[in-house]
Amino acid sequence: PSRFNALKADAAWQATWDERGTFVARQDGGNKPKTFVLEMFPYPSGRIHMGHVRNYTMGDVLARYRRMTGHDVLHPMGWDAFGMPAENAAMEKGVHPRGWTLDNIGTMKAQLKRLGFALDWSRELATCEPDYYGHEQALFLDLLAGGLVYRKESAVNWDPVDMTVLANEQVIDGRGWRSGALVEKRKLNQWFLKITDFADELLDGLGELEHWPDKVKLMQENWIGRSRGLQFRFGLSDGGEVEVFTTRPDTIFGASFVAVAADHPIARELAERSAEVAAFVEKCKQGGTTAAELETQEKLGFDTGLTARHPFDPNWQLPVYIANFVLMEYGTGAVFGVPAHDQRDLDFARKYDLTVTRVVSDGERSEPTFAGDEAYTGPGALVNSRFLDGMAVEDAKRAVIAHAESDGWGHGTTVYRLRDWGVSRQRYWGTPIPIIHCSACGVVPVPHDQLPVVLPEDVSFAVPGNPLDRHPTWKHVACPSCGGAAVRETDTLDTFVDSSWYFIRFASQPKDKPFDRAEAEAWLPVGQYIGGVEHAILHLLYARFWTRALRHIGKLDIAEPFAGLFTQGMVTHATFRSADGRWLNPAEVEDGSEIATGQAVTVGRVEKMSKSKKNTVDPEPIVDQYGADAVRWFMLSDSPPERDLEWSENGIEGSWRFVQRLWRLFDGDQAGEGEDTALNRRVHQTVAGVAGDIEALQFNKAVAKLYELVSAIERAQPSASRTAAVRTAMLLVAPMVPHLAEEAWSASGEQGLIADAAWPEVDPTLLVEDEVTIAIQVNGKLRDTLVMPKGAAKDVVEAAALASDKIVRLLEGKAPRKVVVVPDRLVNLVA
Ligand code: ANZ
Ligand code: ZN
Repeated sequence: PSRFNALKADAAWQATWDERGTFVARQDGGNKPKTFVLEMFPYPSGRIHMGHVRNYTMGDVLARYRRMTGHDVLHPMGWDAFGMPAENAAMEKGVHPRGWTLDNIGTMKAQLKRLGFALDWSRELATCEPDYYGHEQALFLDLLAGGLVYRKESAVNWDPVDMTVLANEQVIDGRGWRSGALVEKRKLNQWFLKITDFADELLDGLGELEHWPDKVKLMQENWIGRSRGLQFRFGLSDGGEVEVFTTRPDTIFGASFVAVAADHPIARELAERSAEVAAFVEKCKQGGTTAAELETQEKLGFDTGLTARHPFDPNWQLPVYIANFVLMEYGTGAVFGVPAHDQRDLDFARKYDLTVTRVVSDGERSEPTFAGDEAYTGPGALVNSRFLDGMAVEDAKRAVIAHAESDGWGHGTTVYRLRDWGVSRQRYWGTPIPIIHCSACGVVPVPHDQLPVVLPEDVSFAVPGNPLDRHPTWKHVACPSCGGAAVRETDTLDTFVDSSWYFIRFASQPKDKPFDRAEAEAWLPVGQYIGGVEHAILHLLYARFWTRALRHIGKLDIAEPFAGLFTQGMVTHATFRSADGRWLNPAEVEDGSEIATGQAVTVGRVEKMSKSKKNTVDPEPIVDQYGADAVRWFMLSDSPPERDLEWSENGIEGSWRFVQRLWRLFDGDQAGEGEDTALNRRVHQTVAGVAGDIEALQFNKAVAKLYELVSAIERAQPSASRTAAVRTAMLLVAPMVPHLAEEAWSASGEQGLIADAAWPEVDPTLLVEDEVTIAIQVNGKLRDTLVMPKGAAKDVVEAAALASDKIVRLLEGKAPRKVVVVPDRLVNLVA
């Protein structure tokens, strides 16, 4: 048999699929079942990496398999093309974000095509094109009209030297990434989407997502964070009141202080009267706005001199502080602090030397004095808490809420950790928010017939800040309502908005509107979505929200966008370091111990491929060397798909050898006569097994079954069964190594493409084993085995066992004292 020329076959079959439009999804829709297979679309960062290859290979196997099992399949690809890296490239290299992005898309598309993915490229989209983001602007305005969008003052990271707003990732240790200046919190008017209106729906909807990983559902549940709380007022020593919010009303007797946010009305009023307070409030404004930064920031407090009366004891006075860890945006902007059971409160109390009283027993200790610097946040019985003593935490919460409500000083509330989604970004490379600000009319939506609001091309990144803001003409427009001079909104939308509906646009892409409802509903929800677990919270939650929001305003009757979700593991590789501690790329390392210069190399841990550790392997040269099929096969074998996969040279070589072995099998079958029942049975079992494995996305198991089948066929003598088995094997490997399969299919004289062929039928009668191996024991020790028809009668099995040569010898001709037969399993003889 000849050798399989992968490079030639890859190019030829890719061209054929393209010319014939093999993978173009049918919109007309016959009565075939429809399947939407989607992998998270890539950010066009420059080149395809191994993680992409693994992700898209998995989706591809499923998509091809579904086509073979008679489904209409939609398997599209596009580009999440807006975002910071393009702007960073513009600032660093002076290239235009658009040119940079489109170049990257060109490169990456060519790389994806080399892998032979069964994609419908006719639906390709890039979110940075006006014919995508213009429709997004229309949807934004629809949501605005539907009451799901609002504008509010909110804090941003402000770099006082560069005079610009920074994204969270541009704030490093509280300082601007370029200027190094201490970042300040600044208030700006920003746009918000009312995701909190959907908090209950989004939480309860998780219950119906049977085909989602539990860990992702749990992460979303925690992110939404629904809990019961209590809101109540403390009376103050100056006659005023302060309202606080707590999720731990049970700890009320452990309270040792009250704290308000720096921009709480009480703090502001005091600041007006005292320069010292004003200075403290200013100081609190420093530092970033990310949750992580708020957690780790040093706790700062200012004692106002006011005191607050404990709700259960008029003689108990708590000091009132202004504190930097209390946020105005959350709850009521004021808290009571319980140092023994809250870490922030404990840090604060230790710093300002406040009382720390234990009120929940940790099972060992129940005395009031609390030692150490670690708050106890676990469950337990209430202690040192008057009428609550002995109650469990949850019961004590209920008891305090009931008290507050019946006495009228507070009320129970349901609270969520989830915040409304702030979508304003002070950046250029994003979807312009379609709003005009008029001094006479206020906020005016851009009329639908003036969409899209297109980004200007002539922008400069020479100075920091948002180029849209300083563009000489772009923002100046006539007010659509009164015709007077007005200005455009210069903020752009968070790129998570772009990825919140791209799957809908994939399903239906009319020119004049975002999507056609009936067309979209025919494909949605996505049957199988595949991507990285790093998107478990934000992207998936925003997409779920957006879909529900569209349903709410009557645009699309789909509740959940992704019926099935799979999060694949990462591709890893060993790391290498030079003697002077630099990370080295695997390509720089020869035989793992020495580099070209003869320097010693330390081999480090196996880690996720990343640019920072330099342990990436570029897929393109690998595909050029081994062909697409070997790379695809490697991505599917070895590791379970949810686990990490270690890239190795040996592994890819092994895959390449297997591809060649398959070719010899397919190309070298010799005609024969007669049936080989054992082989037939093996083939049918493999067909059923591989189908089940692909449907469960257990690709490594499917691969293992195929290895076994191939070995079995190789061992078999020529026969009609063997020839049929070879043909079936071609069909079974077709989703995984499609180029080889097409080549073998056409070489063996089959008509049409194997991509269009039907998945082999299974004969269920061949799935049951009809022979079993029975163990023969003498006095409990295994002495021989028998192969018998399944279900053979006990006396038949016993007779066969006693007739065995080995047994006759062992028993020395004597009859056993006792015989036990377990049908289809074993015979035990007691001698
Ligand atoms: C008393 C208490 C005792 C609290 C205790 C916690 C533990 P989650 O669960 O994250 O929603 N809090 C309330 N409003 C706040 C604000 N604006 N800024 C900072 N912290 C605030 O957090 C709710 C808890 O966070 C509330 O319950 C409150 O502290 C604090 F052992 O009240 B707790
Ligand atoms: Zn106007």
